[in-house]
Order: sequence, then structure tokens, then C-alpha cells
Amino acid sequence: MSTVVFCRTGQKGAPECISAEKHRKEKMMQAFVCLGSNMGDAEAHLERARAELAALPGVSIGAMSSLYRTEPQGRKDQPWFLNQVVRLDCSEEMTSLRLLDAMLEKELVMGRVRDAADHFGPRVIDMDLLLFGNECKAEGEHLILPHPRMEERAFVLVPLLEIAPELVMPDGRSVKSLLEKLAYRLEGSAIFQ
Ligand code: PH2
Ligand code: MG
Ligand code: MG
Repeated sequence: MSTVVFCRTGQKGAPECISAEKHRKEKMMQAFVCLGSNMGDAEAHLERARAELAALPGVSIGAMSSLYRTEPQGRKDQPWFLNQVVRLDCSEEMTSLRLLDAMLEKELVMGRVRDAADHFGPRVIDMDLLLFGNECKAEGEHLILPHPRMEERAFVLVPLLEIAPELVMPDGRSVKSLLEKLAYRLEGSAIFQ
């Protein structure tokens, strides 16, 4: 018999997903993070980023998408990116603000140089918090949930749907319906937009 488990996110846990039961018991929260790099060995940077996230207290990686080569958005005169979305399973000690702060710190540890005048330029590593359960909030200097630009970006929505095909936004819209509104092209693992 299959059971449908609702996590703190309100999302349905797939019956075959062992962690769904664990989530219910331990009040785990599901967070989705988009990783991106377009400088140096991008694949190695994403691997390191996943290791840094997995090493955070109260965090484990529950799912990860494949890697996509993606056309740059926001500024076209830069190399294509490598992007990936991961699902983090967070215990109660890991709040959205703590997670975001830790991600920003790990970006710096990995050599990210922030250019306040160039929000969309090349980067060694970018870790963007897309969703944290069903939280909708703006807090501190940087935290906005859901991520304000995720809906516009095929490089976010395609890998997100790969690992969470039934995911719905906190306002009830399906992620699938958001992607349907975008003009993009998927060729193998390359995303043109
Ligand atoms: N990140 C940006 C700006 N543009 N384009 C792609 N394809 N992938 C990214 O990760 C990306 C971008 C700023 O964070
Ligand atoms: Mg970004
Ligand atoms: Mg960022």
C-alpha cells in the first residue's frame, strides 16, 4: 500500500522516497538551490559546491539534477554557464536565513568575487536559494523567497522540474506551468533562452 506523506513544505512525498517518512518524523524542510559557474573548471566548482552544502550542519543533499550547459541570461557577452539544481533536506536547526548566509560564505571560500556593479557577469560559483519549503519572505540583506527571478529562467526551471516534476510554488502555481510560459529550447543538455 502506498502512503502519501506531506512534508512541512506541503509537497507530496513520493511513496518510494524513503526520506518522505523521515521528513514527517523529523520535521525536515526541503530547500531547492540552483548552482551555477562559468569560470574555469565549472564542473569541478559545482562538485565542490555540493560538497560544501552537504557538509553544513543539518543539511543533506536529497536529490540533484543533471548538469546543463546554459546560455547566459542578463548579460550575453560571457561564457555559457554550467547549471544544476539540488534539493537540500534541512533539519529544524537550519533556517532559510542560516542557509543563505552559509551559501554566501561558501561562495566566498570558493573564490567568488562580488562585483556590485555587475550582478549578471561571470562567476566561479553562484548558489541561489530558490525555495525553502513554502516560505514567502524578505529578510536580512539578501533573503527573498521564492527567488525573485526563478520564474524567468529556463536554466533554473528545467533542472528543478527534473528532480521535482510535481512541485508547486507557495502560491499554488505549478513549476511546470511557469516553464510553459518561457521561450526556450532544450537540445540534449543545452538550454538556449
Ligand atoms: N546567473 C546569473 C546571470 N545569468 N545565466 C545562466 N545561464 N546561468 C546562470 O547561473 C546565470 C546566468 C546571475 O547569477
Ligand atoms: Mg544567480
Ligand atoms: Mg547568487
